Amino acid sequence: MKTKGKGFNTKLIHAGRYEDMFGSATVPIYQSSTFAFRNAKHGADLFSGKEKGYIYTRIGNPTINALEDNIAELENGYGGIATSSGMGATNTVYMCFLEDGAHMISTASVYGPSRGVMENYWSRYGVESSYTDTSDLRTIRDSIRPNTRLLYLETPSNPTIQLSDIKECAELAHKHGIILVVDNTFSSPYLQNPLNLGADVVLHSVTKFINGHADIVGGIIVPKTKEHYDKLRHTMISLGCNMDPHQAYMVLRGVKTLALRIEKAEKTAIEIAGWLEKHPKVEWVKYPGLKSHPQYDLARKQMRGFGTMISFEMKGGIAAGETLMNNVRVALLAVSLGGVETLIQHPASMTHSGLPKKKRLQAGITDGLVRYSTGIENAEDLINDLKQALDKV
Ligand code: LCS
Repeated sequence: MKTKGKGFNTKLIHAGRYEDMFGSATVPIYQSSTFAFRNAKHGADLFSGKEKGYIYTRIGNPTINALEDNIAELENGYGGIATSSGMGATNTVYMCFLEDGAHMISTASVYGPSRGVMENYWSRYGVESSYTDTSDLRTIRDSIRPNTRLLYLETPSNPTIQLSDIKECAELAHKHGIILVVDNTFSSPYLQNPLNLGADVVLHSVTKFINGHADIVGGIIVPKTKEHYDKLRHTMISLGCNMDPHQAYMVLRGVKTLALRIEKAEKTAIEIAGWLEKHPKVEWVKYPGLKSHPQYDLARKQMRGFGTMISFEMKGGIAAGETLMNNVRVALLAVSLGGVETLIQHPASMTHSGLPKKKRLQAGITDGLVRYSTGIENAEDLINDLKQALDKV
């Protein structure tokens, strides 16, 4: 259905949906690896691009395409490229835009493996990288080299909840002929649209808010232009990190309630963040909706809300954090985020444990930092849960 000009919730439900021969209300799962040609000419025309249609699921598939069209519409991009995971999306972007001798600048506290794969693998193919505090434009400017091709931001970042000014970064990047990529996983298209702020490419781990039900892993890339779309799709097809039709079906089902889920969880997150900030056993809280957040004004300017992710440091460091995590009963002690269920985890020993300690601390990921992904349970139950666990610290 055409949803241009329609509201966000209408797009969530209808963007990418197409009429099939039975009038299905939801896009069916086309669980087929290959598609028969009518005749030899039809096959040749599909391969040459003279005719549009489906050939082979790694290249394209009706269920996957419906999801790609849906998210592309939500992000106001040219088209979507769905991938097997968020890391599949990240590696497709790296492989597409970086060659031997090229350089990338990225947020220091970017998701651990997005940095790890660059420093441990892409570096073996001659790709250079710098990790800086991208919330400070001067440090980005100082890191630019003649061979810088990519500025890869994560905002808000995982797990430091630090924001980078997408508009300013886009202006700086474009002045130097650098492509700006934004990992929008922590916001989702409901709260932030990087392409509208000047970014060239946006990507997501759809494992998180977009799917929202902790039952699949997936990723998506949405570029602004056809030129980038064609290059990225070709790269993804060559890399072979396509999404599966069943995965796409699950995400299409999950995305419909994106706005409802975030609205509900965000209200609770605001309450919890304020409550934690006053708690005597908590050293500090990072949440963009708190006036104490260093980029509270940027959050109000750049995002349409503050999200559901909270980071906080316990007084008593990791020992205190461990006691807290071992005693929560409603929140699950698990990695991942952005689902209907509340999750709590310890980045230094879990999601970011692959980073050497020095780099981890430079990125602001302290030993006692606890990350909390607020779900849609009753706020009262979540606060009581934290209260009884904090009492044991
Ligand atoms: N980008 C961000 C911001 C992420 O948080 C993650 C995963 C990825 C990309 C990679 O996506 P995946 O391949 O897992 O779909 N973040 C995780 C986390 O914080 N805990 O577990 C996974």
